[in-house]
Amino acid sequence: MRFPLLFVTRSCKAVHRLQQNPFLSPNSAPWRHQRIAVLTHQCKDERSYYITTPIFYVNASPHLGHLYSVVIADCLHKYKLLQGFNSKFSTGTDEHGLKIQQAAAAAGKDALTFCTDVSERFKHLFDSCSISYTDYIRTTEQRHRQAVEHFWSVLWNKGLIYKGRYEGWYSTQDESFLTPSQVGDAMDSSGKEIKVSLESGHKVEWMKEENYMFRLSAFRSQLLDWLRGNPRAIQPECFYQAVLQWLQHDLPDLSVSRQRSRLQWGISVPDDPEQTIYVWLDALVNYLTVAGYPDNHDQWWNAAHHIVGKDILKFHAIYWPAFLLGAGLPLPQTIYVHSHWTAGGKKMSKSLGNVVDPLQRSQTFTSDGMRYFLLRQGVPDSDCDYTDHKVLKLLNAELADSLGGLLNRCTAPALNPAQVYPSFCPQSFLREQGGRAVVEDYHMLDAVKSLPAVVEQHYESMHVYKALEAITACVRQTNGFVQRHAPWKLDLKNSKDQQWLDTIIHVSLECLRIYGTLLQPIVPEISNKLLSRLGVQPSERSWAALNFLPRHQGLDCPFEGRALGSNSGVLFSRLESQNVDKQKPNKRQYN
Ligand code: ME8
Repeated sequence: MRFPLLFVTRSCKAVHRLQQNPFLSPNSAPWRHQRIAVLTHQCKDERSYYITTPIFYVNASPHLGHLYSVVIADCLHKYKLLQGFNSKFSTGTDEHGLKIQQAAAAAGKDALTFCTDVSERFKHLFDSCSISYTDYIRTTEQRHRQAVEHFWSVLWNKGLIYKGRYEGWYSTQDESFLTPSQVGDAMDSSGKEIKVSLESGHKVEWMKEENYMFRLSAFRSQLLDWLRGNPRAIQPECFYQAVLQWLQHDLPDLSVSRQRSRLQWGISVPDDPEQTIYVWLDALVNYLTVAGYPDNHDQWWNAAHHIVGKDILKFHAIYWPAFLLGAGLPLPQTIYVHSHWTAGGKKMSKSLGNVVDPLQRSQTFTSDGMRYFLLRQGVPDSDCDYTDHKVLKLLNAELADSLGGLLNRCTAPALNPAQVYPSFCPQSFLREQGGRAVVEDYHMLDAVKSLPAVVEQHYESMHVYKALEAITACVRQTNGFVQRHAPWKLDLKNSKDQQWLDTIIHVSLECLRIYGTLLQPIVPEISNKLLSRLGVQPSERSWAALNFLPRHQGLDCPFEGRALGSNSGVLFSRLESQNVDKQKPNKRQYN
């Protein structure tokens, strides 16, 4: 029997939760399984989620800003997996273009060898930082070349590309064309007058050549319609407004190729070996390549979400949607934009030489430590300045002292000699029956109960720092709860005191279970350690298992009476400032 489509679509989320909920016995309603099997099959596409990062230029090694974009995407990917989505997460490297061609030549290496070396450094960093990408794309791969050639041919066949003559400013560092109003005067290091991009500060040059042009100007009103109809398409709001503002002006057609004589390192224009496809068109198509374009992309291409830094907003919010509209493909669901990490007040960038080496920092502060810092301190709407001191202070306060201290207290043999998840006594939380809980304790229970919904809302809008603020506030409240009732002062020969002690520990462990589960997308290793110590099995760590303190609602708690997991040491070791390598931002160029 098939179920009506309406019922199927509306029920997907609920059914999924049902499947994952460890509080429901699998034997309680055998008839359900048949129905679930049908529904799961039918709602497969609805639960697909596809998250991407920018693909990074390989002209130099990765820095902290690159890791930041990737950690945000990884967090959203892990969160969606916990919610039971079928999530795809791609990152990788952008390997064509003049900038790479020049960097390889300067390093005296053949271009592909050079690209492979640097691409491996990015990959190594991501692997060292628990990044669970499902696809690592390099634009020099054959599958990508095929996707780009196909995409070009579609635009060409629709008459959206024509042969023309481009004359104007070009920045090789940004691989970007600029209008005269986007260019200003500056001096280079030798005092020579030069022209620079007002936005990036990078040098621009006058370029005059025959190439292919894309009819970008034809898409202005469609882009405006898309944005007005989808006010959440670009987040946060300030960047959405910025794009609307840009679209108030005319859009010139865009040059989408370079003469082969100037740019050899790239994909040739189909049927015209004298021209190389513009590196941004080539690069943007990577999102389609990973989705399976041109033959097999439907499942993922309807569920695409891009994470980008604000420096490349124009390419993702104007050029990319215009290309997609031209090719007759759906537009991305969301473009999440984040601001920049600065060092000494200046944007951290390879060309300024003020980059912080993320691999080295993740060795000093641990990979989870760096992930936590970047996501807790990074605010998408505004730039943030990096210092080692800030990292040390934050991690010691929130991971070592607050979260680690709480776990330590509740699992220490002095308070928990049996090393179990002790029993909850419902009367302790019933005032009319002489319960010992006080008003602040009820506030804490309410806060922790609503925490998953709060965190979900912030994860969904990429305000991860707000999710972490909310979790930290709850951890503080739980520490306050333990401190207030000072269980170490109770008389354990008195059965009432023993019951109250067990209840205090039970409630605190329940809080820790919720924090550990919610923190998995942020600090996977610490969460795993925490949940394992509590005896929470891997199958009990999904979003559907976030049923806080079921005993307080008169339900069974599967953990009550269960042995704790073995003690594998402190959750997060305090960092000592003398041990933290106070390296200056890295001035070395890597190639
Ligand atoms: O633009 N703070 O590559 P790219 C935060 N290949 N994030 C930063 C950052 C900083 N200081 N510096 C860089 C390119 N990023 C193109 C992208 S996508 C189809 C092609 C991050 O190596 C941020 O995400 O210059 C920024 O947008 C990206 O790295 C630029 O990396």
